[in-house]
Amino acid sequence: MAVPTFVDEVTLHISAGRGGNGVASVHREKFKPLGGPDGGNGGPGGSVILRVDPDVTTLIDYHHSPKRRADNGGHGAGAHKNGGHGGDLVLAIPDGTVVSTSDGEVLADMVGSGSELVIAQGGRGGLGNAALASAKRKAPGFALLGEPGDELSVVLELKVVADIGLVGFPSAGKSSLIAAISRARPKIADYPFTTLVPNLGVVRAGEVTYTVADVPGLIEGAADGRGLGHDFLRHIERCAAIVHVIDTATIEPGRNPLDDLDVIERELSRYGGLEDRPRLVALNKIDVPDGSDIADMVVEDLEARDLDVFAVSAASGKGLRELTFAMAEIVWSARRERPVVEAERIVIRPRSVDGADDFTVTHVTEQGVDGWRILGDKPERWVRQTDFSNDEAVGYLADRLNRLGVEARLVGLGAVEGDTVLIGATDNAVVFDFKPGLDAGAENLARRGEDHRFEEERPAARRRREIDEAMVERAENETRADVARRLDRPKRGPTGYEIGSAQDPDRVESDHD
Ligand SMILES: Nc1nc2c(ncn2[C@@H]2O[C@H](COP(=O)(O)OP(=O)(O)OP(=O)(O)O)[C@@H](O)[C@H]2O)c(=O)[nH]1
Ligand SMILES: [Mg+2]
Repeated sequence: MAVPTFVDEVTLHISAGRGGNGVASVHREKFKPLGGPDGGNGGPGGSVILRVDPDVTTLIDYHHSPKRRADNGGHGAGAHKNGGHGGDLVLAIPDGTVVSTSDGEVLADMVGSGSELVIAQGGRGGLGNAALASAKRKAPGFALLGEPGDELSVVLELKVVADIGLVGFPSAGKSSLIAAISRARPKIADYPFTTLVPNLGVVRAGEVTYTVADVPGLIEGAADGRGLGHDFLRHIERCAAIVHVIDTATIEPGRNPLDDLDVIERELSRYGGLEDRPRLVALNKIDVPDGSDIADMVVEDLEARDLDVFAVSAASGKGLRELTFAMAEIVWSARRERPVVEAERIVIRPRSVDGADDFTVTHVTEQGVDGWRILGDKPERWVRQTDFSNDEAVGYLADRLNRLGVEARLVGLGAVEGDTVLIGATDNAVVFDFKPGLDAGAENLARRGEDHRFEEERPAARRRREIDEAMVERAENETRADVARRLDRPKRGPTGYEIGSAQDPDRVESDHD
């Protein structure tokens, strides 16, 4: 018999949405050629959320299409229009799904209808030039790019959450029993391994409502991989009690209720971890005359083993009321000890708040690179936000890195001009040549989208070099300001500080994050 594989474990590849790009735009109006910057921000990308849905009972959908992606955020536009929020992607998963990384680290055990797990966060939208404008940088000719969303693979593993688990040989009548005591309609047939997917039924007995699950039939040697294997026992790990369903009417040679029970118990103990669960025994098929006789014969033996025994018939309904009330009693007392799990919302990898300012600089010599690697939440994020085809944007990045203290740290560690600087981890690092002294603010008299510091013979640099040279031979009490005046090419901020220097009252401190 071909046994189709039952999907209770899938690997899911998920990508959250990318943040939309900010836009650089300038307000235009008739007779007012140079309005202010009015480029809107990009919208954040959508996140991927796993949510427990009681109507979903298998992971089969994800087996068929394991790649899922949330929407990207919209790009900003002129006239201060911000991009739209990318729609979140909500994936419905069964109650009792365990979520782990591909390395096997458990991220969350999803129990309780409505519980949510934000498994991949959407990327932030990039700021438009309106938001980037400041007193010094009145009309930025650049905007920030949206950031990519999280991308990862996770393993979903279903462990059915049922109060009662039914175990037994194939065709003992486990599924028939669920059908008889609940509204579930599992597949029932007289060949072994009819059940390939655990079935779940909701039962109400008196005041107590509880769930009952069956698992595919077990046979001797299940732990060694015979039959469908005892992997399915993971589905009864969470049950408060185990009910042995025993076929009293089987005509298979060598089978009888007591031996059947022993075989199943042996498999349970080889699986392990289920010893403490209370047991009930349901002797099924007593509507068959031989079955009823055999049940009578073994009841005493079973009770002598301290087991609660119920002679039932899934076919006729005999004995089912007593059985369902006995199950309800166990469930009720188990619940008193362990309260029902409330729905909760878990967020994996929340954006770090503490330590966001931290970055590390290490000297690296690898793959022919001799340089410095910078790792840290902010530097790496800022690099992702930068449009490297726009010099002004690159200048802005340099300013942000300097304000964070990256340059100072590099110099302190002995980095010199021309050294290679890598920002980010090995596989997606951005490489720079280190140029100390690029600390004078991006807002220096450049055309939009340009930064003078990227021109070799830029006037400001030439001027500084001239002053530096003149300083060497300056008169005794001549200050740098005197030297500059002497060179007769004054280019100063209105109140005498150097543009972009620490005393500059207009110096931009905010990073807009
Ligand atoms: N006469 C009689 N037949 C029953 C009774 N319960 C189940 N059966 C029959 O036994 C056969 C197997 O029943 P299932 O409910 O599919 O058994 P199962 O334990 O779920 O079997 P697997 O899913 O294969 O492990 C079917 O033909 C049922 O009609 C009962 O109380 N009386
Ligand atoms: Mg079945």
